[in-house]
Amino acid sequence: MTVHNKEIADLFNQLADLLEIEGANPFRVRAYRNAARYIADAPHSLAERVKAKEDLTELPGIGKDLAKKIETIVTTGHLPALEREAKNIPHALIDMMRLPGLGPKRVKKLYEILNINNFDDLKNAAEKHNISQLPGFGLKTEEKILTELKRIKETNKRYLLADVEDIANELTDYLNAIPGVSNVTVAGSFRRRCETVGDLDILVTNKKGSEVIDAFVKFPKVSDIISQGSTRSTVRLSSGLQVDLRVVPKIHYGAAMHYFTGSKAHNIELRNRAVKKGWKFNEYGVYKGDECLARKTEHEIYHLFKLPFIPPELRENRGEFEAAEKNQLPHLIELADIRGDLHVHTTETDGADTLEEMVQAAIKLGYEYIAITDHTQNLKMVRGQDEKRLSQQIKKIQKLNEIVAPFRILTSAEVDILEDGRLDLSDDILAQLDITVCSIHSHFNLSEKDQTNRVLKAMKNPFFCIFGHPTGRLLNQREPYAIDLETIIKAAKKHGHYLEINAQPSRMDLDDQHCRMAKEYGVKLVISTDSHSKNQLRNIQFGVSQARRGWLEKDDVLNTLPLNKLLKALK
Ligand code: DGT
Ligand code: CA
Ligand code: CA
Ligand code: ZN
Repeated sequence: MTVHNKEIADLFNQLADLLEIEGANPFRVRAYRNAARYIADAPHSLAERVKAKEDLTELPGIGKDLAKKIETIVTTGHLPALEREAKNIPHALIDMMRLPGLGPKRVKKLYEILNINNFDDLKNAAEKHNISQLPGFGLKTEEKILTELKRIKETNKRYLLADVEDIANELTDYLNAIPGVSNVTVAGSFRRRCETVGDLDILVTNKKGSEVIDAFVKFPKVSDIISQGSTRSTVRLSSGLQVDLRVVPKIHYGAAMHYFTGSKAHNIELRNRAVKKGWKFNEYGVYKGDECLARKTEHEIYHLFKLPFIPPELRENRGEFEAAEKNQLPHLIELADIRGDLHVHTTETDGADTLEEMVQAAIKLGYEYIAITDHTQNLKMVRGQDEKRLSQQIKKIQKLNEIVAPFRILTSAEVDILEDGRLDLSDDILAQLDITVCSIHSHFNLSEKDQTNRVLKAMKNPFFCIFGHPTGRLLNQREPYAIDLETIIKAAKKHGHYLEINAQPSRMDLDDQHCRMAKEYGVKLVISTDSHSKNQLRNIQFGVSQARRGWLEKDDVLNTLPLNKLLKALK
């Protein structure tokens, strides 16, 4: 067992919290807090020092009592003083204490008088105005508690990758403009291109950390400074998004980047491998005793473990180590591999831009083709009219194709899969289309069996081509409908159909794991934007990220094919 500095610091901070609630001597509380701050930021491992039997009291702010406690933590993993205190005080009081307007004394009162020891009780009491009746509390405090509880609930939510992309770039530019700063990297789940992120983790190198931190907390969109140390800081932006910044020396950059890119599961696996070799591996480097074996670049670190560089999107400990050992990591698809978009809407239905505008935008992106997939079910027309409109669009596209050649507009539609599994267009008109995207837009509540059968039936239609947004989920808004995707994937294989990766940021549907499942069954995917305006065509990058997280290579994705091969594949 290696006890990290941060763990020691956490224990001291918790102890300080409890002592504060108990009303202990403020000097004692402050001593624990100062020690925690020093330990968390210390560049060397206290555990190592204890093992080397060094005298800890030589460190700033560490007296005899603290030195003894650190030794206990390092050797046993426990802090008995904390456990003694914790017996008397519910843990949630510590979180409550952090709410603005409440402090240790008030939290203690709420606990003793109203027996409040969790956020739910706190909310109830505030709503019932039980709190304002206590001496020393008022209506204002109650109001504040309620807004804070609401904010906490909101900030616990995860942010869509696309929604933090701009602010991440803005912060990167801002930090890069600070004199002496270099190597600004947004690490964490953002670098792994997860569909949602909890917070941003930014790394920079600079000789003097405090100068960067001072500038960082002055970033105009910062609404709260949560912590501000000499080499690290956490802030909350006005959007509610939290940002962690760490300043690391250049020589440790690779190790820090690896550590803070994660995922935690990936880190733990690599650390276990280090431990087996008798090495130590943390955010400062890989060490054999005092000798540093690797720290400067991630390549150097993987190389030390005899592994090729593992792309961030694969770092989830889902088999990437085994694949890397056998030199069988996928050659991941890239944005430049995409040759066209096969799911876009126009003003004909609910899009904001015309057919011509969408085509021009696609040409500008360097694409070879685009499929115009206006909805069938959105038209609110009776069936005959729907098909008449589509016939007219087909004629229009044929004419336009002569002008835009060699670019090619594919005739298509987003065909609704009806509740009984029929497609929403007659075979006559389906036969005239180059390609179809078939998807579910109603009756989300069917049982898994019925929903699966509905799609299986639709897939038997020879004009079925791509299964659009296969689970129907909307991130943060709507759960996926119940459907047996493995059965669907097998059927797609059997009939030669494709599954969509819908790159609309709130859909990102399929998810990474199911992309991988499709690949394993030999089913190809299509990365589409489902654009409702020309600007949204750029969302294709998020679909490519998702594909990469799903281990997909260029050949696993239909719309990497050049036009002639695509047309052949569609026959
Ligand atoms: P998020 O923010 O929830 O979207 O996900 P991450 O992966 O960005 O997680 P975060 O921000 O908590 O931490 C950033 C990275 O730091 C994480 O990916 C791996 C590393 N890390 C954090 N906590 C631990 C830990 O306890 N052990 C190890 N080995 N690594 C950790
Ligand atoms: Ca993060
Ligand atoms: Ca973080
Ligand atoms: Zn749709």
